[in-house]
Amino acid sequence: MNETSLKKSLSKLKFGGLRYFDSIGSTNDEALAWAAEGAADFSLVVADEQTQGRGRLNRKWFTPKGSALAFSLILHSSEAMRPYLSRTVGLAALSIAESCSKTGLDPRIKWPNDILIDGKKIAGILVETVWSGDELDSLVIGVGINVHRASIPPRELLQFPATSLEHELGRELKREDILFGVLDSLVRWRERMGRDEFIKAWEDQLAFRGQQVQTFAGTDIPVMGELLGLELDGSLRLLDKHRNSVVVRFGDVSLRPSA
Ligand code: BT5
Repeated sequence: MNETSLKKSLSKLKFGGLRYFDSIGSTNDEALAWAAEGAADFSLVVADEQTQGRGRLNRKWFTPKGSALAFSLILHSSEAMRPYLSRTVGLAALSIAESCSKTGLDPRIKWPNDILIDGKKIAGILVETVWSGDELDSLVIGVGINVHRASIPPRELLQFPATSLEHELGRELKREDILFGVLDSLVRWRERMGRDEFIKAWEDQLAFRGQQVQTFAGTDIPVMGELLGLELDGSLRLLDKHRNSVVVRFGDVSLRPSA
């Protein structure tokens, strides 16, 4: 992947701007700075390698050179999107899942921000925001997708098993084609963010639906229950052992199947 091949593959999409880097600290840091300087809606930062890739709570995200997709998309919070901003992570998750499905794989969304294939993590999402005073100005959707086999981090560095698209498919892929698929899907889902079909499609792709799970949100005490689905704001709905409905809101939540 290089700037020329990238621009060629993405030529059908209308970007506010496009910045490509052979190597960068974090595409989200670049996009946050660009958004603060007034980047146009639908501006994209892509890198072939990240040396300081970030997950949530400043956890490390691995993007070795030449092997993965690492990009950050800047969206302005339009009038139409504003009531549904809590669905933004779903917008990214659905778009990644849909484009992976098109390659013949069966992805699942591990709420809130991971994409799994066969129970292993293939992609992670980090949504961050830029404010003008107390008005939300822009959203930065950071996405890392393991495409080639060399993108899979060593097992000992992970809390959750990981895989790559090529490993799961058993054939070669072009990163530019996957990126086009994700962004093309995102453009379409963005228009439908406020609709019920959006929540339904997101819910249909959830991992562990109907199964017992535990979620951890900053304390050692997990919230446990059967994973039922989503609230309209994208929060997770569980059914606890007393048959009470429990809502788990966004934040730093980790979800695991119960042993
Ligand atoms: C995430 O965080 O999964 C969000 C990752 C977002 C990365 C993108 S890349 C482009 C943009 N620029 C950035 O700097 N970030 C975004 P979280 O749920 O906190 O998961 C982080 C955990 O995933 C780490 O602690 C590792 O255990 C694991 N991990 C790191 N790299 C991985 C990889 N390549 N594949 C699978 N798991 C990985």
